Amino acid sequence: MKEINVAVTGGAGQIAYSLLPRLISGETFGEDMKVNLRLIEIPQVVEKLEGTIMELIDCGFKQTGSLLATSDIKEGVKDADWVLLVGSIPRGIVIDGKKIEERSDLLKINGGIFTAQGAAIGELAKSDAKILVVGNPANTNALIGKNQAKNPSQQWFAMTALDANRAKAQLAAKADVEISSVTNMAIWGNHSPTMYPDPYNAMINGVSAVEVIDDNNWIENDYLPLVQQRGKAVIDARGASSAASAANAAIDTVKAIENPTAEGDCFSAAIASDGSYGVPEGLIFGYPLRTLQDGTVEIVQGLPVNDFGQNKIDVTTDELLSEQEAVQGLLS
Ligand code: NAX
Repeated sequence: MKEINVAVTGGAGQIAYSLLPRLISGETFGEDMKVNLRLIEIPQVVEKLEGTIMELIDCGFKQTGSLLATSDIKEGVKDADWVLLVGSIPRGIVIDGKKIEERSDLLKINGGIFTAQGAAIGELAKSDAKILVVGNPANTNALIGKNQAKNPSQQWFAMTALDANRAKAQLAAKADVEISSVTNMAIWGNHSPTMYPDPYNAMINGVSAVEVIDDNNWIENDYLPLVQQRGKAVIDARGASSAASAANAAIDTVKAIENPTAEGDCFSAAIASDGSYGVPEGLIFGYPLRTLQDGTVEIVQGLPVNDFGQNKIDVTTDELLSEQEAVQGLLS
């Protein structure tokens, strides 16, 4: 069997618990790929990973390679082909007696984590490593990590696939079709409530979702908040944030990047803007993407954006620019 090295931070968290078995089961990287997994946690938690590793062994997948638990990011990401940055400090945690509630504080605290992780990845992961940031604020964490990695041949992504899956589910339910009928789902901008889950370019059986649904009031006033606030709705109902669906979206993203995109479709993730669609260069921005036969990932060009969509894209761009401003000191 061929082998791949995969590093995952936040290995003892709830997303990881759903994610890890699927990384080593053959489902994500193929039946003929052995997966060497490196689980990275903060020192206070790293011992728990021994239990996780026991369970992974007990799954009995033939694709399972070596399993390592570490609190040393350098050891974890050395020679990694894939790095999934899932771990981050959640809102509401108390640090030095202060409850962290403000997004700007969260940005700075997590920014500090992603500077060290980015530098280690740039220095030690493979030169063609792919990095997917899941930990929030995902886009700006990826911006910090990529800047610190200073390794342009590595590719950084932030996860918006959960938003895309949520958006597809809402459109499919409204149109009363199978979810597989919904394609071309673009999530523009930030993985935050300002994201724009584009219903105009989304297709239902090859026809614009807006035309099929034929209810502009629902599209503009109900659908967007449903998707944008879905994460909060899950927290309210479950008492914990999305985990199984987030893990599933991470697997979807890895597979979408590893395999050519079906003709006429796209997938969603945030990558560094090259100026496409007027977005300032360098921002980690959610775009519709395609993976080509040779493995290159490109931004889908030439999609029509109407005034409604442009207005939403401007709002999410402004939010990302203000996040960038808040962490400016961590970018050089
Ligand atoms: P948990 O709190 O269950 O787990 C996070 C784990 O990360 C903890 O075990 C913690 O010890 C670890 N960790 C913290 N700092 C670390 C560091 N420096 N190195 C290694 N590990 C570290 O959170 P979970 O529910 O698993 O969510 C993880 C992250 O995903 C959160 O930031 C969450 O906001 C984010 N999400 C992102 C989504 C997306 O679509 N991009 C959706 C789901 C989720 O909300």
